[in-house]
Amino acid sequence: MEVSLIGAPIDAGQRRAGCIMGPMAYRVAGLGAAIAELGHGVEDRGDLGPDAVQGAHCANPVVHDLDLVLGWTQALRRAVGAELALGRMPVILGGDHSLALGTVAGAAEHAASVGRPLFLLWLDAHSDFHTPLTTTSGNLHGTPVAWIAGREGFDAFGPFPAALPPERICLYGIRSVDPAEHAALLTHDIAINDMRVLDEHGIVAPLRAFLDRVRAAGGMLHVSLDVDFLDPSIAPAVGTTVPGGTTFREAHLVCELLHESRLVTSLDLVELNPFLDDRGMTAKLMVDLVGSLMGRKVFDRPTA
Ligand code: DIR
Ligand code: MN
Ligand code: MN
Ligand code: MN
Repeated sequence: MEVSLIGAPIDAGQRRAGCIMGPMAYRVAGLGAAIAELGHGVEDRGDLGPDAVQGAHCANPVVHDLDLVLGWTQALRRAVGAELALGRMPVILGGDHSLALGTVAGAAEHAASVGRPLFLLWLDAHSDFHTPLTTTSGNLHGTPVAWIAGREGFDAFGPFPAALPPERICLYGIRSVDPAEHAALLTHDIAINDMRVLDEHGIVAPLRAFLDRVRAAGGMLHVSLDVDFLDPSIAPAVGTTVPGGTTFREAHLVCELLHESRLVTSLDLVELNPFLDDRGMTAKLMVDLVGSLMGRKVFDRPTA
């Protein structure tokens, strides 16, 4: 695998300062070396900046930094599309989760251009299914899944560039859903694996079921990993911790299964806020998880 690291120091999608340091924390924690050690080629493309956008309007007065988020969306859409067109795997170092508006748009456009369906695995405590019109926080990091799934209310963004039907989206690990998101999710055919599902069926079976669908469809797979997917006790460096997250072992198992599937074609690492970290433990854990996703293991599994 040839991997391109893309720094996306965006923090405009939420209000707590610190996410802007995310890309540097991943570099300090040794992300590039951890991937290279596994035999992959790695290029660090450095940090991207937003396109200049001005004067965008949203009818919901609590929405903030719309211009900036739109500017990042355009820049990331191009960057991810360009890496995929080179046959490389883009790994985006966030930055808050609003960056996925751009990364998934770029991945979806690329997939459409090569005639393959794009699937989306959303590893998060939250469903991020608000539209700019329903958000009560005004934080656009809570909206990417809704734009991707084709919901209305994104006038400033325009239509999602390459339709990604809700059936191709899988939410995994969610345990914080706002009332407006909840109502909308009930009318969309998205695979919702909240923590109750994972407690009851285990961390493996629902993921295998989704990966089987991706494989059967000949799909590409974008994975968007929010730090708050993890339990706050092992991953404190995020502004929106929610108790009851995935454990160290569960998270590694998810990443190992993703590696074994060979389906992952692009990856976001989002919401790391190094200012809230405890001696780099969250950044280091995220790097280790990427290691598992890129093929690190103790022993090979017997193959069937
Ligand atoms: C919340 C938080 N649902 C909002 N969203 C977060 O602001 O809309 N997503 N933190 O990861
Ligand atoms: Mn999120
Ligand atoms: Mn989250
Ligand atoms: Mn928020």
